[in-house]
Amino acid sequence: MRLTGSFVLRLFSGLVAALLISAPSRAEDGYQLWLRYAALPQAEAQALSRQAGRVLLPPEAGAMAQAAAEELERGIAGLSGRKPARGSAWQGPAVVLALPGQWAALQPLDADLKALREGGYLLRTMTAGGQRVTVIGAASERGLLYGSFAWLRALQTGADLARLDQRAEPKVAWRMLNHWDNLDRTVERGYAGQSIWNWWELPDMRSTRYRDYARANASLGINGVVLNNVNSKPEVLASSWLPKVAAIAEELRPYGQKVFLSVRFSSPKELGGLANSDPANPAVRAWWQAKVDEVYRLIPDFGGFLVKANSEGQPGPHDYGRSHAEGAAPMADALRPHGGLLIWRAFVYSEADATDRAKQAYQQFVPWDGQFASNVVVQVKNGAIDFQPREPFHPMFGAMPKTQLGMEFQITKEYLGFATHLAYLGPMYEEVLRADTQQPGGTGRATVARILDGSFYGDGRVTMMAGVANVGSERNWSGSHFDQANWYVFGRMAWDPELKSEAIAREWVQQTFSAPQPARESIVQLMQGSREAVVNYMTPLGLHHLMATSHHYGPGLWVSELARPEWNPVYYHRADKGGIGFDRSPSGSNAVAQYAPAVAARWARPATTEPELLLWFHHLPWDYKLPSGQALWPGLIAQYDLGVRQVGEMRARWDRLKGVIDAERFADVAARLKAQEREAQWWRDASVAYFQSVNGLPLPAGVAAPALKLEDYKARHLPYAP
Ligand code: GCW
Repeated sequence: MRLTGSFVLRLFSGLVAALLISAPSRAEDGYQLWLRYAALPQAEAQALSRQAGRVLLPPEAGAMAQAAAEELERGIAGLSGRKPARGSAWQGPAVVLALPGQWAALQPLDADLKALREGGYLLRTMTAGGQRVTVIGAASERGLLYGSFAWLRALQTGADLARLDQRAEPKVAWRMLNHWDNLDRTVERGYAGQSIWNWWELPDMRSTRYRDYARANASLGINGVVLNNVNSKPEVLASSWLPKVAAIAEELRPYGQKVFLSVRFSSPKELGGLANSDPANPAVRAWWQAKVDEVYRLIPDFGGFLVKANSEGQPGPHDYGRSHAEGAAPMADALRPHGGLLIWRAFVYSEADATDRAKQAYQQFVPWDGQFASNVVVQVKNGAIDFQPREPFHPMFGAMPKTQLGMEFQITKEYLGFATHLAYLGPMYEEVLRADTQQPGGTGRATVARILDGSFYGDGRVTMMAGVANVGSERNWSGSHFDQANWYVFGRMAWDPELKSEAIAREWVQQTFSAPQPARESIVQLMQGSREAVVNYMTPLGLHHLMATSHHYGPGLWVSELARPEWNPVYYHRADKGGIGFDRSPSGSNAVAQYAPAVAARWARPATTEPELLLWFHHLPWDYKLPSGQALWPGLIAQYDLGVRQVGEMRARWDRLKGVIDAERFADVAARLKAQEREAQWWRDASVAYFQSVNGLPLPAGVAAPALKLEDYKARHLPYAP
């Protein structure tokens, strides 16, 4: 037999592919996130390399299309074991990146492609120009980028590649991460190590993590990143600092993300040396204009600013007797000519105001509906207090029809056990997004999701969803492996707020763990119940903000001596001999009146309030009868016990996966679940001990006494908690 050159070549590449496929997977340290591209089963891998042997992109492709092609190469190589060739000639089975008018053979698709919204894409397997091709098509390169990631996701989540026909568009225009990263590289509420931004070494040294971070964001469709903490410093706008910002912008740009900065309201005075920062002062307006112009000279596609004003000691327009709308105007006006966005936070409450904290943001904003400039989005936290394990939706949603409202979720788990406790936040986001505000002013159901994506109003408004990032410099990015899922689910829901958390968990697990289907399904179930477990052992039945002072880790129900009333847990639970809960009904603070009438009526009465929100809205006697038939005191303890049991079940579920999950990640998760189980018990015991000290009631029959005395729980301090 004569061995021809091409035969040898084929033999060789076949061997390489076989080796690649059977090689043990690299260490699973979490760095690859959900972009592991672990080898598919052999038959699927072979089919893939037959179908995707080449990646075609037009020679004039720009940076985002190049990034898309590189990701396709990386993904196909990992999944099939064979790196595809790159080309621009129409020949052989290929994956084709297609913009309108670029490929003669795809001309019939042009109209469909042109009709896609910015970022939207079409995935189709078809025969064109005599070849069997997989088309990833879009109206712009951004869509090619998102489409490529979506196609790779489809490959790993069981889509029928031979008959693929999908079309998707982002429903929300701005899908953003907010980093609470300080310029010294500490991170407020960060549990994943130092800030990813190595400010000191920028702009000269650029970590390869920046690109990998941008890839992960792009895989979800995230298109805006606020680099620094909302508790901002004036220096971030200094001329000497801006080149650092520009360097990050350069790293993120090929992956379709614009950078934003959190800026300090008093920058004109503190950085610019002006007499004040009063928005009505013409010198202040001129300062903002000049500063913004300077930023855009360096970063022509700069996104805009995020501002926390008159909140928790931050300066703001109230310092000059002006409203938030007046305070926002100078920055908005300066940004508008450049296409920049101003995001103004509604997380405000005042140290001088004795009103129920839950009511203050609504009071400070709703009267100014319609007064904010066209490039302003008011960013509202999901609930009216502060990222609690459970809160009812914020009453501002639907209450300002003439103002562009955006969502602020927290991805980092400040109040849900940091990166130590496993809590998948998908069900929480979903609960808020599908809540029906029942507000007027639009058509169809006024769910939070439809208010956010603008479909309720149908007026083409600017829409936005932000998540406070949980990303740091730890090898696994998020501090724990499962916290990666929270980054993931946030991004997916920002793209489409109507996606289901369970389906997202499933696709995350499929990409993140190489485990057989039943094991993967078990992980999905573990994730789906995890947030409710946290609610149960920390703050059941609508209780909230009972965490220890400042770091918010562990129970602090007894804390009552802090300077501001609303910093104290006793402010929120109001437990005494007579009962427990915050009366926000018409007989109390009447916060319910901030909701649409139908919702207000439902939450005004304990009997019509869901048990999960009962003590958020009502102060009830300890013998109040719950829908379960139990009295409140034993019912409350039962919830705590349920939470502890649920964590025990999560742990047992995980332990059964030993040997099925790679050893490295298995051990890390197991250790965390063990700590979580112990700390769930701590929460339960400390809460029961405290409430019993207040109500003087005996423990119901069969209920275990707390392990320690209340004094012991009170004495427990965590001085170096992150
Ligand atoms: O959740 C609280 C946090 C603060 C945070 C603040 C805010 C950035 O405890 O750390 O400050 O909210 O959202 O502004």
